[in-house]
Amino acid sequence: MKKNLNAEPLSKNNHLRQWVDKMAELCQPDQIHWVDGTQAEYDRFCNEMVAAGTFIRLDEKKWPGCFLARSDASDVARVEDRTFICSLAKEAAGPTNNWVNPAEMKRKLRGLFQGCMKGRTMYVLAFSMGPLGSPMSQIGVQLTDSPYVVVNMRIMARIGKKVFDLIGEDTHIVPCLHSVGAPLEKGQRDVPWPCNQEKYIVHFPETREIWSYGSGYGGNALLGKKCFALRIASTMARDEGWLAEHMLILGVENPEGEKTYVAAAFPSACGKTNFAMLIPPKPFAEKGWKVWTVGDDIAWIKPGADGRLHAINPEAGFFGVAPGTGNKTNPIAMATLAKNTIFTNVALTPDGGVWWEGMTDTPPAKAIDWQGNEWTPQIAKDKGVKAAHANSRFTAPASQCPTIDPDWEKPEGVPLSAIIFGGRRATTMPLVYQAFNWSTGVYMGATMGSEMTAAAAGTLGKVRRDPMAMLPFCGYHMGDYFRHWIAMQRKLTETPRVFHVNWFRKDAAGKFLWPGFGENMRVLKWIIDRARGRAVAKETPIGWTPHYEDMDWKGLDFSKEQFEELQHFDRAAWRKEILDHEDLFLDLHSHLPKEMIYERELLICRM
Ligand code: TSX
Ligand code: MN
Repeated sequence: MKKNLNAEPLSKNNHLRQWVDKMAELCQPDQIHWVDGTQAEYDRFCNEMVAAGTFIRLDEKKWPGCFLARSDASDVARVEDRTFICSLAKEAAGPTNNWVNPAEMKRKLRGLFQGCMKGRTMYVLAFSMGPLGSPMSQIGVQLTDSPYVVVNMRIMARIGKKVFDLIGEDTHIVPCLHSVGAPLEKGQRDVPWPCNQEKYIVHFPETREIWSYGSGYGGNALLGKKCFALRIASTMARDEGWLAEHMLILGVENPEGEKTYVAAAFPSACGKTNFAMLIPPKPFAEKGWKVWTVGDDIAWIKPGADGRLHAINPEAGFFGVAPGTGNKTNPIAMATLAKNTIFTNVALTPDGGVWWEGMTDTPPAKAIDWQGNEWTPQIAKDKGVKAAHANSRFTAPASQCPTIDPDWEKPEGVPLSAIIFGGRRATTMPLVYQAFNWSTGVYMGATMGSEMTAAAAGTLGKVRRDPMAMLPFCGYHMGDYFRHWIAMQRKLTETPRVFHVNWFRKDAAGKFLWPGFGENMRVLKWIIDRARGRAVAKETPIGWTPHYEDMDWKGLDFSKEQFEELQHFDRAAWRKEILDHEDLFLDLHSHLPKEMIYERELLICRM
């Protein structure tokens, strides 16, 4: 048996030590390792995973400190149908979450976890979501039998001894138990990616616990992210008067050095990470406009002493989708992931590098695909196989991001001037419009949606509603969640202004009307000018929209006619849109705040 250097507890907290003992008794690992979070420990785990075949070390010159992992082909994404919110009352979880009675679920889980870590090491991993010691941060301890999880968590959160040191006798911590569910019998050889076909991603919002079984992948296994920072934190936020949101945070600095922060929620496949790392067009950059990145996925937002909302990014890294990320679409992300990055399910190139669809225009002549098979552009053409899995990922430290905001770890967070909702819509939704006030803004977020891009049987082009992009991540009833959003106004003397954007409107011929990417800076500038009371707008039935003259067009050949088509308010399409809002609201009816009903009525009247 290998020598364990960290078998001694790194915490004196009795509660914590007793829980670790109890869980070790249940899971029966061969050894226990308290994760100190040092570079030396990280390097050792990476080396051990290289030896075990879980990791492939990339070329040290081209990809310093980088590794590639290939998951089991059945363990490649979050499993929403295996994700549960186990509140005492089914009603509290709401119709959009899977629910099982907590006692019954605990019984089931205890059975599954019984002896599940045999032949493995149980890592005791303390992590802080949010900057160390910030009043907005929260601490969790994840017990896991996956070293892959440990090294990914070291990039995605603040971990180790320095976090254990923050846990006093009375510190509330969120206990997170995780196992890949693949115990090893004596002498049994391990596989590169152990996991179990039976998966359970379980949240107990009342006792604030997370139990995850059977998966080693992303949001199923890195429990600080979706499980804690969104599902558990959203219920904490409701109880304590703040917001845990699926939002990026960015700061815009103007030539005078004034900085304005916004948070933005988009459903998947809208380029959220690209927006968080936006590069202003040349004429803007030359004048001194800068966009700073605070976070690309999650925002914890609290009322500050100044009566405004302040946001932190609870994460310390980016767990980004690789395909589509390249020097053309997001050079900032490419610079961020150039070193010390863990790649999962991308292709391996013969020179010890990685590749994925959309990284470069020309694919490599040959590669090893994400399943370990030989891949060439010809094979791709003939058999339609992708080099990288569509949900392949990079895990990269936020500190390596060239545009990381100098204030990104400020314990009090950054003040929010605007909240942006968005979606991928070929019709109906203009490029940008502003809600009349907070409650119309909440209605705007509650009814947002995206068109499906994957052609699953007859679903192409159908709008999927995803309120505030939180449908899979809210730890309680969505109707109560809207109510909480409405109620937040009463805690503030100044609410952020609320906007909706759509980069994806198309003309009759199916061509995108808006160039997007860096050009979105023009929209961002109008949003910021509106939020600061400096820009003019026109009132329409859906909200405030810019006149052509209200936006800065320098360096872009975009005519007034094009703009009017992009912003066109289509009354007939909107009548249909509002009818569609009913679908989601019907499900949530018994818990909807009356503001949602009234806002809808007013919107209908204005049509
Ligand atoms: O990320 C995107 N953004 C936001 C960038 C800050 N994407 C990629 C989405 C996939 C995840 C976009 N795609 C954006 C966008 O603003 N817009 C589009 C649509 C589009 C695609 C290609 C072109 C234009 C628009 N190409 C040319 O006009 C040449
Ligand atoms: Mn996300």
